[in-house]
Amino acid sequence: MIKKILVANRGEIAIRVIRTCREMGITAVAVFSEADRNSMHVRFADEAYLIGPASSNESYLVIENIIQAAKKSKADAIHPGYGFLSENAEFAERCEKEGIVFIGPSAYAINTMGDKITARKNMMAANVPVVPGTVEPIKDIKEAVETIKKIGLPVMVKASAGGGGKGMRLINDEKEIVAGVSAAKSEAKAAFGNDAVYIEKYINSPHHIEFQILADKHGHCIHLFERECSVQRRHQKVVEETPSPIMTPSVRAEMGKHAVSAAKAVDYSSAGTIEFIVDDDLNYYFLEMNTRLQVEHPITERVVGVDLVKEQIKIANGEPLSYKQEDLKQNGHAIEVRIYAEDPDNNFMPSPGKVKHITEPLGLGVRHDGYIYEGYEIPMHYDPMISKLIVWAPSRDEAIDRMKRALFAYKITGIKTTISFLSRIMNVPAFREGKYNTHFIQDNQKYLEPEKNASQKIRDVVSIAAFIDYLADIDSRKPANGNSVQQQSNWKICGRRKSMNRL
Ligand code: MV4
Repeated sequence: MIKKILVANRGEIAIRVIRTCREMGITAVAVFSEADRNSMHVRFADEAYLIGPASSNESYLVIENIIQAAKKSKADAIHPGYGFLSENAEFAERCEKEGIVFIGPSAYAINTMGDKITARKNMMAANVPVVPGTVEPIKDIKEAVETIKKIGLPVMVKASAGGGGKGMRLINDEKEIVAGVSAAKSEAKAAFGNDAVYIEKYINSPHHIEFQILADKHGHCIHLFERECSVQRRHQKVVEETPSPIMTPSVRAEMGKHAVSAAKAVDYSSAGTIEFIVDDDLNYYFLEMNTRLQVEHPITERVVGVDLVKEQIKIANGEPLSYKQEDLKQNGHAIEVRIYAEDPDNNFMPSPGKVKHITEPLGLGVRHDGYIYEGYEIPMHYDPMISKLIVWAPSRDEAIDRMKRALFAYKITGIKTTISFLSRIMNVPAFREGKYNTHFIQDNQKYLEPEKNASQKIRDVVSIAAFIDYLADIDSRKPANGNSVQQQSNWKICGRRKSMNRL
């Protein structure tokens, strides 16, 4: 039985994992770098161990240091969170060798899914639809040209060791083949030390829809429906929601079955995600599998009613799944937005620094997974994501209204954040209509760019008009006894309405 877990991560996800440990009566051990002495995850844990200097390459990514901390603390198990060592097969193997439970899938599953060509082969064998393209790595340019003739332009050249958009090239024209393939190869070599590439037919303007799965060590596997993650910026997800606005019950059931087959094909256990790209006609293709707990897991937790970290821990303990497929249903609608310490009005420039003030949104249907606090100095060494705001409501429309309300109530000063940008997204007509794909941000620039002076001018005029109205009205507000009445300024009322629903 797992009684003590070392959380090999930092920030909001370390805190998220520790919360479930507490509820399960499990002792939580934190690790931290020199830059994270004052980080919230350290304060949340029962014990904490220094694992090296600020740079993640010398701390959170050093297998040896994590293992030493686990041994010193006598932890039974390690939860890797996301990022860092979470999809490192060598780390999973090392834990096993040391007699420490790795809360995640086997090294075999991580390796097989981590190599995209091998993953595609396994998916084809399991009858999971993959994007039409090559089965084997591309040997040379001649083979690339022949393959592209067969599948037809445009195509994508992708690094087998890649994922998340790294080592990827779009080829639109025959003349681009030589340059595209060699660019993808050299980028892959530099980034992953492996220059194997493969070719896929290009799916134009796809949706990114992923299925959450859970599998135990007794051969049971279930899916927990989909997440729509098409709102992305430079391969970074910005907004996620479930259910997907484009999904139908029959396609959902089919894709869910394929997601389960995909996981079973690699003998998967723990929580995992099968990513699909989906075109406008709801044709869907396996893209890759993420063999970890994901950033956006809370929307699934909220709509399906399952604590995914708790299930991961129970699975790691050797327990069978707590749920059967037929027990699960989607209830209402959840949306998550990711808040970054970046300046959305200055090309998303990172904005590390000291948090002066933070007011977190609360209230019905709101969950906030964060880690910053007043006086905290956000280190520049790590991912700039500072928190996730998750809302739930019975319907999609209400969930959007609730997200707008929560974003409006969310105040952070001292650093720049993307909160205003996220509010703008909630006000884009195509988002409200649920008619968007992976080109959403590009296609809606005019709604998303920083506020224009023109709209600021209109706002000023409205404010002045409201003030004149207030002056004209002031006498009628005086009670009969002649005393003045404390009343909220129309300046404020006006200005506040405007910032929630942009002009
Ligand atoms: C594609 C594609 C179109 N056709 N593959 C981007 C990240 C990586 N996981 C795969 N990606 C894509 N692969 C084919 N055959 C379009 C993308 C893509 C994308 C996918 C999901 C979410 C956002 C995206 C943004 C640009 C391109």
